Amino acid sequence: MSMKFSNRLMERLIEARRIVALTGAGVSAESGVPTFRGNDGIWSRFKPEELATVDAFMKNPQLVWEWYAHRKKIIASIQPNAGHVALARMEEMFEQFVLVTQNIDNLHRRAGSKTVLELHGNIERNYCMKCGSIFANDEVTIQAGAPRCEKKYEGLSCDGLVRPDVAWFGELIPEDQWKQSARAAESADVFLSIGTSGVVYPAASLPLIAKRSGAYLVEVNTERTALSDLADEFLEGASGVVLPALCDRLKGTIRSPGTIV
Ligand code: BV8
Ligand code: ZN
Repeated sequence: MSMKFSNRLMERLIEARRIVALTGAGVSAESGVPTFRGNDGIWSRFKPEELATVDAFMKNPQLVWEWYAHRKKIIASIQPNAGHVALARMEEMFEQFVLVTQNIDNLHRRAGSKTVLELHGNIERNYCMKCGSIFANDEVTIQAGAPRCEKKYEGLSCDGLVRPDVAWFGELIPEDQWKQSARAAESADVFLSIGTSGVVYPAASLPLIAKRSGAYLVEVNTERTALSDLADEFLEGASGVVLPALCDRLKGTIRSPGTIV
């Protein structure tokens, strides 16, 4: 089925020099990563807002670690989908293409995207809360109780609590990632909001910043969200279908980044 894109959208994309794409859990859904507000998996009885918080972690690090170990296992076993690949291809088509993701699954990088701003961290990285040492997943084992840091300082083991390097609710998101994202949104010609319900801030304010700064706002989602009425275009459908179709449609029109025919 070949998707129809409006002339207005194609004109905007063809004349665009700076594109920003904001992605949420919906982009990874077709890879088999459960979304947050969908009702899937054994963890649906907990709300992410209850588990992905510092309080939950300090109260019960073991439970929070079990949830992340479960998600790490899922993420290690899946592949980026056609939507991730299409976004990596789009990066080559424009003078400036900034990908901002709320996802922590690292699938954009694995699909080949080079400029990825990770607003909420990355599940493949962990760090010690005491000495700040960084650990990859294969350096962290969940034996009885949450993982402890074994770095030695003057012969003594640090023994600090190790946690996933992700932004929890109530925590500040990485400042440099946020600043770069907000700056990119302010100067975007076209802003794509893809596979996000737009309820988590400050990420959800990026499309608003872009729109206010004059960007053409496009939403790609399987259902309408709070953003849909504000968007200039609502492309209904799965990102794994819509994005490759948009890529194919663009391919014929753009010779190389920045020079439009
Ligand atoms: C902050 C990492 C400043 C962890 C995540 C009270 C106290 C403190 C803060 C707050 C508060 N009240 C509100 C806040 C702000 C809070 C917030 O926004 N809360 C919400 C719930 C109201 N934000 C924060 O706390 C942020 N920090 O504000 O710091 C501060 C500090 C102290 C005090 C005050 C302020 C930090 C937020 C970061 C949270 N961490 N993830 C982890 O992943 O384990 S957020 C989590 O939700 C994920 O990152 C996820 O990506 C994100 C957003 O969800 P979505 O990506 O949109 O996913 P969702 O399932 O919701 O939607 C999927 C969409 O895809 C749907 O629309 C669906 O239709 C669509 N879809 C499905 N399939 C497809 C599809 N679309 C296309 N194709 C498909 N195939
Ligand atoms: Zn340590």
